[in-house]
Amino acid sequence: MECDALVVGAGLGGIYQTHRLRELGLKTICVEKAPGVGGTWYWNRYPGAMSDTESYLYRYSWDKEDLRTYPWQRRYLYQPDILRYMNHVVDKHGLRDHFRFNTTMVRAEWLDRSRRWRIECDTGHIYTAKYFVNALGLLTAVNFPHITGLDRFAGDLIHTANWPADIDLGNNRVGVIGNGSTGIQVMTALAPKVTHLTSFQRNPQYSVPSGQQPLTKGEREEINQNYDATYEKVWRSQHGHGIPEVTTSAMSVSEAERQQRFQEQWDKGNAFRFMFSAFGDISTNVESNQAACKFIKAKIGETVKDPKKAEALKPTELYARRPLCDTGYYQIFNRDNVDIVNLKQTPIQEIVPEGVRLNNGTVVKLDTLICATGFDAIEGSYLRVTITGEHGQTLKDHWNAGASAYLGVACAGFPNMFLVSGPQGPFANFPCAIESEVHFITACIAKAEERARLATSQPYFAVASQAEADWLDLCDRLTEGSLFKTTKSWIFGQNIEGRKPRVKFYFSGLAAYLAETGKEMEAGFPSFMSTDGSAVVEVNGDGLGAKVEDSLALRAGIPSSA
Ligand code: NA7
Repeated sequence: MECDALVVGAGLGGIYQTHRLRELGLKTICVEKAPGVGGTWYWNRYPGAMSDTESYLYRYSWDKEDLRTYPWQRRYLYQPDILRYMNHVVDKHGLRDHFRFNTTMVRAEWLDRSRRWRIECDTGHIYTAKYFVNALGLLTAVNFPHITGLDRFAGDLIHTANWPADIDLGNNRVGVIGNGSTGIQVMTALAPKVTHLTSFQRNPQYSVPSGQQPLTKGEREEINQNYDATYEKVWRSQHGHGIPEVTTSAMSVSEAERQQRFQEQWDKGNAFRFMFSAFGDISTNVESNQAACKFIKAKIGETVKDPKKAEALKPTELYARRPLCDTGYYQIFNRDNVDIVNLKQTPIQEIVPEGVRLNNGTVVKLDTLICATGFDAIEGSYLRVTITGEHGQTLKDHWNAGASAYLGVACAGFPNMFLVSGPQGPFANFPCAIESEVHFITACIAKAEERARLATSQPYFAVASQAEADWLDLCDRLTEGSLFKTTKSWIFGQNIEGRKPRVKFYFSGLAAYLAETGKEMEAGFPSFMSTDGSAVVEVNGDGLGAKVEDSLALRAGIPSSA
């Protein structure tokens, strides 16, 4: 089947990309493994699944009318709310016909002679397309723990990212391995509902209150009145979370002021707020970080009545993972039906049919074992399919030393192919990061179309290897001094056994990313090769819109309204 553009994945990225390519007038098809749209939010439907970006910013910015009129009820969206919203967008914009559900892309190959991608799906469908955009999702490939005997468990074994639709855990003894964002959400939701809950924790994490609460009519009106100004600020911010991003060092103020500032953010709620709005150096200065650790540990001690449980819940590492917030997580450990096992003291020896055997001989008997053990983030989604670019090189080969992509979206040797939320994309509020990437990819495709028209040839748009290498190098350098490197989390890929850590994000954030992509667009895409293999430098940009100007202004530190 012939189309202009094939998009893979109908999550937030794939939906928006399909919309933008259709706007360009391209015949666009989007294939999706699931029976519906949603991506990560389709599969992660475990109890308590919630976005911890505030609702007013966990959506697309590009439909202004929808921003003001689409209803939501709470400060944060739960998974069903997000899925409903995504379906609403698809229907409102008449995109549904572009989707082919229950269709998994398994193989793709660049055909040099016709300058097309040949894309095979598990349904037997084969598509040929000029452009191939992968929006596979950064948190898609499930990470199951390697624990002896896991396959012998006699009860229900569930990964949170593949939650069965019809399961009732009411009378069950439930064990949860993993206590990241997902683990704390699912445990908080299940604790009051199940007979018994055991949390198996290898590294307890720091969590702060989310401040989840119903949204009042007045609050919504205020949000609506300020939406334009809010987004202006968001695009100019690092994290895109609508929070103050302060620069003050936690060590530059008195102990009393430090406590007061932490308390203020604790009371307001929100993980990113606590990490980035009290002080500006929590993630880079060990002393400041330790001050935050001390504050949160004191809160754990105050909240959890059983001193043994409280001790087991106190993290031993720095506060340097993706920050977490909750809706009463520490409080669940005050319930008699909730226990914690410190896996550093008593590791799991094996899983047995009736439960989990610890290395002290104790068997924790379970009816259900939940793995909230996360993802093989970003490249995991790509490593399970075969994508072959120029000269027979596969993406796996290209990423032999670790995954990389120029501006997070393009790989050398893979012409006309793009990734949404690929490696080294901006580390920021996800919908904003996605929009920025899709905006840039769309500009690339528009430029490729234009060049092809002028040259009366088939489009060929391929990033130069040097540009990809330089971007990776920049992303690497930006992590110097980051305390996030000290913890074994998915942010640097240290959660996957045997995987060499590699920088997975561009840590300068959203505004700087817009500036970088704006610079590339404005200069006429000098990092991308033309048909004859040489880089093309054009003086004028492609006129794709105000964001380029904004980006450049940002880069120079000039407000765009100036
Ligand atoms: P995360 O944040 O990667 O957390 C995974 C958790 O699973 C973490 O507590 C891990 O412990 C634990 N884990 C993984 N493997 C094991 C084994 N073998 N034994 C014991 N414990 C294990 O995944 P999430 O799904 O919570 O969140 C991912 C992102 O999704 C999140 O950051 C948001 O952006 C949304 P560890 O800490 O490695 O000791």
